[in-house]
Amino acid sequence: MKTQKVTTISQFISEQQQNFPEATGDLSRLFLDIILAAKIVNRDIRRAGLVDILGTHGSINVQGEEVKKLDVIANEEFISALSLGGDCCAILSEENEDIVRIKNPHSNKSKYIISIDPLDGSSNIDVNASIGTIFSIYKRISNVYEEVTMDDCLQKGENQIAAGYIIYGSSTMLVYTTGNGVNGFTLDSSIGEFCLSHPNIKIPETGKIYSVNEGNFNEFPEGVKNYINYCKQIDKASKRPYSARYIGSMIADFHRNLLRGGIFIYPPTNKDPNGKLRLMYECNPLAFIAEQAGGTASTGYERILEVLPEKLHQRVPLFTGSKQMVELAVKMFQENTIQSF
Ligand code: P6P
Repeated sequence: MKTQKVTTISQFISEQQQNFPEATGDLSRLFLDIILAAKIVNRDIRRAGLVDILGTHGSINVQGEEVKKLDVIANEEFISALSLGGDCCAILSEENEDIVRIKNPHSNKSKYIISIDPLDGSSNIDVNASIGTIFSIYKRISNVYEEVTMDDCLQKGENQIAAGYIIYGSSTMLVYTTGNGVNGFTLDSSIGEFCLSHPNIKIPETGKIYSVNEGNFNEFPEGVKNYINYCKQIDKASKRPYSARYIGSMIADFHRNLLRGGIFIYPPTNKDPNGKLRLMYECNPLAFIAEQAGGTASTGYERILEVLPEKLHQRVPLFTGSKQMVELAVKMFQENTIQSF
């Protein structure tokens, strides 16, 4: 029987590293730290219903939202794996108000900074819907051994060395880019390895899915309302009406649209003129992946990757997905909106 070649993520990373003779192996080791934490978080999520780790942790995070126990656990597990691995010098996490500076001799000489949302979509934990981890990797600007600065953490998305996400869904997948395309790996629990399952992911130029929380429709700018109404019009030539798909967990919506084509929108609203999503650990990493897969990502005013960050937990509006869909949505948005931020 012909055995199919299985490429584990470790083999893939090692093969990729061969293309860079000057590589020291630090980035590869950092990826292995992330992968270890992802396997641990996956284990905890898969048994969440059996062990008392569901439900509200009781504390309130820096976003002013109730923190679920798994949020706290996931954050602790990623920080622990990254700290013990010693391959990054600081972490910017959704769950921590300030920069987490890693204090160990090995980390002080590391050149990498991680920006992470340890468990996005946490409101879906208790109802067994897909959730995810989102991360970015940057090179520090300051010199190694020096104290990590705010400027090290507040870099434009176009400075990302790598970005990725783990989606804990019907299967657990890790999707990432280092700027040379996007590849997806599915966790084979029988061997405890992420295996290459989606090589060289490309998002279709257009699609038939739009993802937005229409419950906020009356809060949206006119241009966004016009685009949503465009998606609903009957027009066979352009395969409209499109299908509305919105699960309330961005990773799940983003991943589906990445594979099938579609657009995800979290627009400005009257209540939140900068939208809800965080630039540094939600929008930037997904924008890098979207662009590397042939798609696009915009705030509605500018390319996400060109936004100059001012605050660690800064929010920006997000239009991302299939290039043609995002370009039309942004055009309609701009035709009816005066920049409010
Ligand atoms: P709303 C989850 O809290 C999240 O950050 C994203 O994963 C998700 O797309 C969005 O918020 C949902 O927000 O306002 O539509 O419930």
